[in-house]
Amino acid sequence: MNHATSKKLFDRARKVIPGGVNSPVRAYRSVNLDPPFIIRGRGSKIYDVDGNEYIDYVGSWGPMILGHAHPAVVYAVRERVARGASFGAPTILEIEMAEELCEALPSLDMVRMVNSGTEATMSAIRLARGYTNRKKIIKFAGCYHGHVDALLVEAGSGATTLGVPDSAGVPPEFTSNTLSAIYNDLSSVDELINSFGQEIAAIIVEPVAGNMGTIPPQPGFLEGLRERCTKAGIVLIFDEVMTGFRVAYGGAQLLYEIKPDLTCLGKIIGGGLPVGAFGGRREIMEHLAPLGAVYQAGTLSGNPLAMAAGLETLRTLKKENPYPKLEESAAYLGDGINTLLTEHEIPHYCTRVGSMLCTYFTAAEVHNYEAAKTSDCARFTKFFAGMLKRGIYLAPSQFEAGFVSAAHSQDDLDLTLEAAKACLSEI
Ligand code: KE4
Repeated sequence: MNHATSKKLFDRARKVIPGGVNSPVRAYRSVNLDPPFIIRGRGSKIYDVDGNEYIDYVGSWGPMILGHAHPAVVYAVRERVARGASFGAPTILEIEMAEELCEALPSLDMVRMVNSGTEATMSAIRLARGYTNRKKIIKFAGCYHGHVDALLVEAGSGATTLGVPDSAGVPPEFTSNTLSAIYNDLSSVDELINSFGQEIAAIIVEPVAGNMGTIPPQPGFLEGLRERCTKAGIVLIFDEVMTGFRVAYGGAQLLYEIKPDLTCLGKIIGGGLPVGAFGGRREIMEHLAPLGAVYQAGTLSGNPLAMAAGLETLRTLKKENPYPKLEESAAYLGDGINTLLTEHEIPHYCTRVGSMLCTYFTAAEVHNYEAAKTSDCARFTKFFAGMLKRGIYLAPSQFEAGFVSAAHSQDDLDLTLEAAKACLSEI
């Protein structure tokens, strides 16, 4: 594959953009490669500036569940932008989006639009603290909720860890109220509740962990969080930025039949345009300005273009119900890779929930971050490079989820498995 133009563009980009990218993971540093510069996408494919075609399993990190440049979404955005891009005033589209989300997600009475998943989780945390008048937050090691100061915390090996910042520029005071537990381990949550109970405002969790690969909740884990939060008056926040409308039209909360108190959304609900949302029980949401004392705002929140793209995406998902096909395609792909790695006796552990999936290069079973980190990242890097040069575009990190879209064909899946098979002799 020729990447000459991408390399020139990357050199140019790095002169004026830190690392040449507007989000770190795109820089391909963890796979020691230069990233291809993408010029267009259609369906399951994306194309780089050197004319290379890729079958795309990143899908913009989740939003493109219908595939790229879906005709109905393209039309909706074109038709909307011709009437003006933004007004900073109420529009019907925002009501339609709010009604759609509240109808789709069992736990939503009300919802507020924002412009990213980070804004959604940041706002939900502030709202939970304002509603409970408590300070502490429990998160789980390996779960990522955007670059919110208070949530940039990695747990240490211990279950009861007072948060220490995971990024420069975050004063310890900003994370001193962040407690870190172990995903799928209710005893680590009990330790924190026993120690800090009445001080804990919220537990925030990815109901399916998609930022340390893909880790499903173990049976009883989400139910256990629900029970504990109800008992201790703690706000249960499901961060469904990734899982919302991904693992089911009603998200993980429908799939696992758990009602959180607040839900954070993003990605798919914007159809590829900048978006986020947070919503939940009316009695909590009514603490938000202008009704209540918890301030939150945004110039482009509920932006007509993002609403148009998001609404068209949701309406298409509801009308066409691609979820059975997504399940089938992702299972075919995941099982195919699992079989290949087993036949070649390469240690691996494959996970999948709906159309989000991951292959860990470890012999361990992966139910939490510590186990995920036993993966052989050097082997992953070789696999990634082998797949990329064969036209398969995977997430450039062992600790990310892969996504199958409704546009992926049987040929795409078979070509992907053929590429994986060819890679095995190289890893
Ligand atoms: P954004 O602020 O990037 O829109 O959303 C943050 C976020 C919040 N919650 C969950 C569960 C998320 O997965 C994310 C963002 N996901 C990453 C991919 N793992 C975005 C990719 C990137 O950072 O460039």
